[in-house]
Amino acid sequence: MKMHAAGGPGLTQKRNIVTEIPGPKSKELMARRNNAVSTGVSSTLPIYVQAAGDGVILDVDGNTFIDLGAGIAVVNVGNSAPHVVSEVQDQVTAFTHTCFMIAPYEGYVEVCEELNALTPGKFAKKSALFNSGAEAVENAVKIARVFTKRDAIVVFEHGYHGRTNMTMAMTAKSMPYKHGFGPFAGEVYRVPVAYPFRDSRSGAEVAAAAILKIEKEVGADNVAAIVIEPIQGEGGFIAPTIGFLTAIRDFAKQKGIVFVADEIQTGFCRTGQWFASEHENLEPDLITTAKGIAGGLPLAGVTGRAEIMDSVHPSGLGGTYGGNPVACAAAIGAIRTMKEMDLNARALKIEKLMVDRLKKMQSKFNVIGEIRGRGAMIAIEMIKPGSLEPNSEITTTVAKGCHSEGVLVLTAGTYGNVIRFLPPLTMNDELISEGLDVVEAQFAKALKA
Ligand code: PLZ
Repeated sequence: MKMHAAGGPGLTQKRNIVTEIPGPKSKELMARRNNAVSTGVSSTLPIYVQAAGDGVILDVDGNTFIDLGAGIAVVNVGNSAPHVVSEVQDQVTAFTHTCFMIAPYEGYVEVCEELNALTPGKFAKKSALFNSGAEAVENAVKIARVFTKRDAIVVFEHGYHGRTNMTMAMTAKSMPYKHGFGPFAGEVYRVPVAYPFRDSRSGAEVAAAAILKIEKEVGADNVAAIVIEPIQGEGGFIAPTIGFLTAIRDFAKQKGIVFVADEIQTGFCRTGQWFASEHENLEPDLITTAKGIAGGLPLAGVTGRAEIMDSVHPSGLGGTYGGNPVACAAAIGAIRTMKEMDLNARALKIEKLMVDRLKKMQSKFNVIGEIRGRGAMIAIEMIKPGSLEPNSEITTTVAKGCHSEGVLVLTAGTYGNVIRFLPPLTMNDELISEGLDVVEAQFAKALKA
């Protein structure tokens, strides 16, 4: 049984809960799921989706949720954005797949041209396309190793880079991402990151400690790449203390190490800039992208200095589906939407709206330790009052409470004590405010109980 309903911006932009959550049809689907789908795959919401557009998700029972997650920072342009739909429809009628490695097509080339132009750095750039964020990170590692003829990869505490074998090794958190899945790929070394809320040292000081560790424990001459998220996503929207990223970048440059920014979660207008690396003028050697690039279709890229990207032997990079024509068409539609709607400016407006509201909440609820992030990538970290001790209990209670009231919020953080807000950038102000009203009400309810 397939269910289709018109989504996109035409969907009524209003929270509306008409059944208990989950409703009867979602419960039926849950029963089917329990028989058919591995329990290794979980879902945050207990409902099943019928349609979605801009700020809302409509479920099969007629409930409408405010979407403060955007499919984990993917539908920056909204679900079923008109340009994405029309580009995809045209492409799907023309051809669905030939394999770029066999019979190439313009869409792939156009997406690479866009990536080369939009990513920071005036130098000559080249790109290659893949299917998922993890695959992009894997390929950035391959490219850096060939270019440098070195093996070691340096990553950071609280970092997240994916669920494949190489990227599990690069991801910091054990449960649920790594537990029981080892042995992991070798030659991956983890060093500290400057986490301002939990470390009062300057960015330069923490960078010096990380660099000392690299020099003593790995040896700078053995390092192919340093891979870092300019704002750590799954780690809880940790924007490293100013000066940390630039010091690490400078060290990489001095030692001939490829500096890779993983912009899979931060990219494509999310932080109010095309890429978060622009904030400190990082100009990474390589940038990995995915998520927001294609309005929900699976596409990922590695973009960077032409001499690094071209150091790989012919046929060394690829994959059957990488840069699939339908996904490329979606990316062209998504990027056009970002430009036409000036979604960078919109992300900055969302930041102001959210941060103002959250500050008021913080003054009422002493469990909110910090509000942080940039653009439409804002998080709150919960603590036991008067300490830095993580408070995952209140985090879970508030998040679950929001879900049953029709507001989808996501959690994050090594300690599970962060609520992150990642609305589609096309969500209107009223829905954002209403979503935050519900968050506030859930804090009030949980703290009274
Ligand atoms: N790098 C910075 O944020 C994906 C994953 C959620 P894929 N983050 C959400 C989950 O539980 O799997 C991500 C990221 C950064 C890499 C990735 C990996 O991207 O497209 O999920 O492979």
